[in-house]
Amino acid sequence: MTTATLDLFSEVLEETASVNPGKSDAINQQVVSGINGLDYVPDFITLDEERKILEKLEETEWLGDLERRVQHFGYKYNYKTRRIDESLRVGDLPKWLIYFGERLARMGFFEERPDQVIVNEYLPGQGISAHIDCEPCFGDTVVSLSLGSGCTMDFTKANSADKLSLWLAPRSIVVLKSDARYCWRHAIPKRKKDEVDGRIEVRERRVSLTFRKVKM
Ligand SMILES: O=C(O)CCC(=O)C(=O)O
Repeated sequence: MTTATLDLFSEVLEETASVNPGKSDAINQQVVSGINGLDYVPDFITLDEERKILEKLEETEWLGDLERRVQHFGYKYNYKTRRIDESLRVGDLPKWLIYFGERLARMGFFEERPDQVIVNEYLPGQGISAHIDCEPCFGDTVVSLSLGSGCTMDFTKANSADKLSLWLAPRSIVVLKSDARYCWRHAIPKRKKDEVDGRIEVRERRVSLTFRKVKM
């Protein structure tokens, strides 16, 4: 990312800092029927913002300790113990991530600005197993922003045949609260193509940013 781009994010951050979190902007939000607490917002960011975020992420080291590459901001998450504590704090979020966290708070998705972001990189054929985000570690809202490629996210419930598949388009966010956060597991199937409304979507490199507020 160039200095000019960083300045752009910083300037916008200053502009938004005076806006109270919790005030909802007019947004093209879709309440996804079938699961309480599941929201989907297409075009949460612009094409230009997507490109700049992808550039910015190349300034940070990718960790290769999982099948897919990841980056952790704010706090490192321990996948083995499934815990977060103060010793795993890596510092404040960088300004450009605070900016997007602020945008999510302004839109009413977070009561408090998120302070932890995990970046996942999925190459075609990669995914993430069905899980519920750590309950003692994170607050009531989880938001995932898709960059690059889209993918299908599957929602399933333990001891139930219920299943919902949601297409996550590039630049969209999916918001998990209440039942979507605590009762349904979410997963990204490991495959190279998704079928969406009768058409085939071939996956390319997808990068997601998942925003959370750490609970101690
Ligand atoms: O890639 C995504 O959108 C979801 C990521 C996720 O579920 C996680 O990091 O726990």
